[in-house]
Amino acid sequence: MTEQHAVTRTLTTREVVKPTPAELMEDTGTGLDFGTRPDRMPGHLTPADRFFVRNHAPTPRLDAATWTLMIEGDGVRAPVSYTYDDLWRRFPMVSVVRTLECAGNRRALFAEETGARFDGTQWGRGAVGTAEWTGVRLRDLLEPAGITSRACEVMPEGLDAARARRPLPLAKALADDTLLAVAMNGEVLPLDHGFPARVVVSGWLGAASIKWVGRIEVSEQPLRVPWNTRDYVLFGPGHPAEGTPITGVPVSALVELPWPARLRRGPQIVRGRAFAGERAVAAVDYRVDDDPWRPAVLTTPGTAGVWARWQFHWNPRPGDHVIRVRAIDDQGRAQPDSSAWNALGYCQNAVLAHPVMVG
Ligand SMILES: Nc1nc2c(c(=O)[nH]1)N[C@H]1C(S)=C(S)[C@@H](COP(=O)(O)O)O[C@H]1N2
Ligand SMILES: [Mo]
Repeated sequence: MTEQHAVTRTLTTREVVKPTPAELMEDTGTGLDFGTRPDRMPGHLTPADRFFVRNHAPTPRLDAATWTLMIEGDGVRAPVSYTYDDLWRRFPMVSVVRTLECAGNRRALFAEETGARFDGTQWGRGAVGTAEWTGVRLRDLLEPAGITSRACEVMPEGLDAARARRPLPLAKALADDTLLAVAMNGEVLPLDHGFPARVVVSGWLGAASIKWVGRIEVSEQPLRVPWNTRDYVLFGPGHPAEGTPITGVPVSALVELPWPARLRRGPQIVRGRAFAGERAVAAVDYRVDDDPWRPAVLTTPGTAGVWARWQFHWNPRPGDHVIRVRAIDDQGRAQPDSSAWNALGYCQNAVLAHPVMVG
């Protein structure tokens, strides 16, 4: 094989299209899943070049010119189909800033916390990101098909080899901020993030935000698929035998430092984000070593479905320290001291002891 062939082969067998350099992204080792490095989040929005990727199959390369979206199922009176042009021209365009977080985010830390070994992608803290998503309200696409009075669920389906699909209750599908997005941060949706169109479901686990959508089923019956029976389900104590499918993600906080962190001595600002799924972040507290808990300053307002940024001033002594951060949502729910155990290691949200070396 010539060198030219070798290069071509590497490129065509990559399962994620965009470059995922180690300076920006954490490789989970699956070849499909890359997290954003928490110390490489430059603004309120996560740039598309470093937005985390969670793929159950390689990124498909779909042709927008021939792509169609079918709306069908017993929950509509007449199926309809749309072209890519229809999405851009026929409907009001809506933009929303929303955070996506994978339900498996921090699974590797959950394993450390409990000593358990969980199957699934061994995420650190990087399976979360925020973008401005632009597209068409799902509601505007469904209404022309005539939603029946008995329709109860809406299920977008992906055109990737995983045929990813996950039903939403009708009310969530019709919500003002549930979109079929065609753009991310003002640019055409990148291939890895669902080109030509992806769903954005505010505050819910990332798995509900189906990428590469080709079909949306509207159903008069509750739908049972792998992603609400086997995966993305909480199994274990406190849950029925068939498990509890995950919907909104729980409140959590992220320190924008490597793990462990090395900091210079002297006064500085420690920054981070907090996210509370369908709830707004109300407050963030921090604690250094055994000092008392203190309030951090929120530098962006808490908004449902969007992370909030926080910071505090710190003038650390040289040596080893531990920073703890605890976010609280607008219903008064704070991050717990230990995460609610579940067999697949989802929804880790216990307060983390972040190791920091100063000096
Ligand atoms: N078609 C399809 N949609 C999908 C997935 C997938 O593998 N295939 N992964 C889901 C999961 S588990 C997550 S967390 C988000 C990740 O979105 P991102 O890769 O744009 O960050 O996409 C969701 N949508
Ligand atoms: Mo996910």
